[in-house]
Amino acid sequence: MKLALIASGLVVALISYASQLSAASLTINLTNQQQQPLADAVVELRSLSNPELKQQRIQVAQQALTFVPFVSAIPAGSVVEFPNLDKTRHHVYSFSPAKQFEIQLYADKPEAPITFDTPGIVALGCNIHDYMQAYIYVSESNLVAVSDGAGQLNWPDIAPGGYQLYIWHPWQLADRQPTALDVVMPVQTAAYTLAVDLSQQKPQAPQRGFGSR
Ligand SMILES: [Cu+2]
Repeated sequence: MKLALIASGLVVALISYASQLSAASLTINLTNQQQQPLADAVVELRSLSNPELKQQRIQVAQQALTFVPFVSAIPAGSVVEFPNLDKTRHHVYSFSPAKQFEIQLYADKPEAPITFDTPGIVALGCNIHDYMQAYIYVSESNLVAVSDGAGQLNWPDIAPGGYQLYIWHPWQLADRQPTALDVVMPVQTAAYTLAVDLSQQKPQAPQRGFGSR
């Protein structure tokens, strides 16, 4: 009872402290079920205040017969360019409900970037190279990022307060329920684990040269 009182007092103290904070740095560390760093995971933070979405412009290149990067994340309304850095031609498409499109066989940069208006997961493919795969996570929030090779991502300057935290990975074994996260400290870290299919590997061009281009 006493402990609970102390704990609730601490939460009240933290929340009043948070209301005085103007900005916070949040670092998130992600691991798989074997406690190894989880790269290419998307984390989205949604808040009730719902700030207006800021359009971003990013690139998903085709380079050495793969999509680069493998996983991207953008707020809804953002645009994506698909430059082809290979000498061969690619034919990029998506059948995903969040965005269906195709860019017919092209070399160099296609003329117009594609706008992604609907939140959801967009799986990319190439009609010429079946092994080419990539994902674009279209978010409802401006606060969305992809974990690096160390399984880490950081927002250096976010508003303190309460968030719902969503994690997604292309190889996840199950959908994950959102987690409540209160950002109350000027510098805060959090760690989460997501179970993924460990047999999967990032798509790569086949080693054989002949016929693969
Ligand atoms: Cu291709």
